[in-house]
Amino acid sequence: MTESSKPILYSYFRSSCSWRVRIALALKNIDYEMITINLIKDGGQQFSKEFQALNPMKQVPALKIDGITISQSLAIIEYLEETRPTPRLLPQDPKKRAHVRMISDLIASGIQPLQNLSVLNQVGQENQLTWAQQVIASGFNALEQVLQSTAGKCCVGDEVSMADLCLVPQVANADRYKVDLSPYPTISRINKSLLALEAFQVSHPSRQPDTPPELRA
Ligand SMILES: N[C@@H](CCC(=O)N[C@@H](CS)C(=O)NCC(=O)O)C(=O)O
Repeated sequence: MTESSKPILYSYFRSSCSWRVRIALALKNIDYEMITINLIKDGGQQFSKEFQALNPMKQVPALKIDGITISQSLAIIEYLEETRPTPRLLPQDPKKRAHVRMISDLIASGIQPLQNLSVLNQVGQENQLTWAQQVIASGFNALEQVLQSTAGKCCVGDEVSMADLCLVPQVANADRYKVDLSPYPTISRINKSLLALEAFQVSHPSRQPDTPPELRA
């Protein structure tokens, strides 16, 4: 049997970083297979030897595509952008492109890693909620301010970009940790309008093959 030529995404329904990539694949209409990695079950399937061989960081997502394996969601999205450029997820204008990368990094480096599962485990059960709320609120305070000068209907102008693929999953994490979103009207407005788009809906954590029945929508 020949190996499937379809890309294979290693994903966990609740992983915000996996969701970023699922949105990109949906927007670009790329057909793919999914292998689910349960971050909780069996002590965390990301720690298995097989998965570590794919991503030594022991994190999802990872994407097998075109004969290579890529981890790090933003690197994956940039590869998809360079090889499958339509629809565009990085604007042509260098200044707008810089803003997209700035916002993506603000979320992907400045917020999500601080509230990742492994960090929350270090913080301890009793402090997890407060910790997650504080790091998300602190990042959102900055992001709300940044968006005042970059946003239109989306994070940067009116076109959906990589920044939006980072924003929506991060707002879902904020909801999960019961962060009060009332101080962030721009974040909330953009999130709401993006969630109405098909690509954000089909890739939603509530609609994945590994979504538990009680969390299905
Ligand atoms: N910078 C990485 C972060 C990946 C990451 O943090 N993945 C989380 C899920 S969103 C994970 O696999 N966590 C497993 C763990 O903490 O043990 C990316 O953007 O892909």
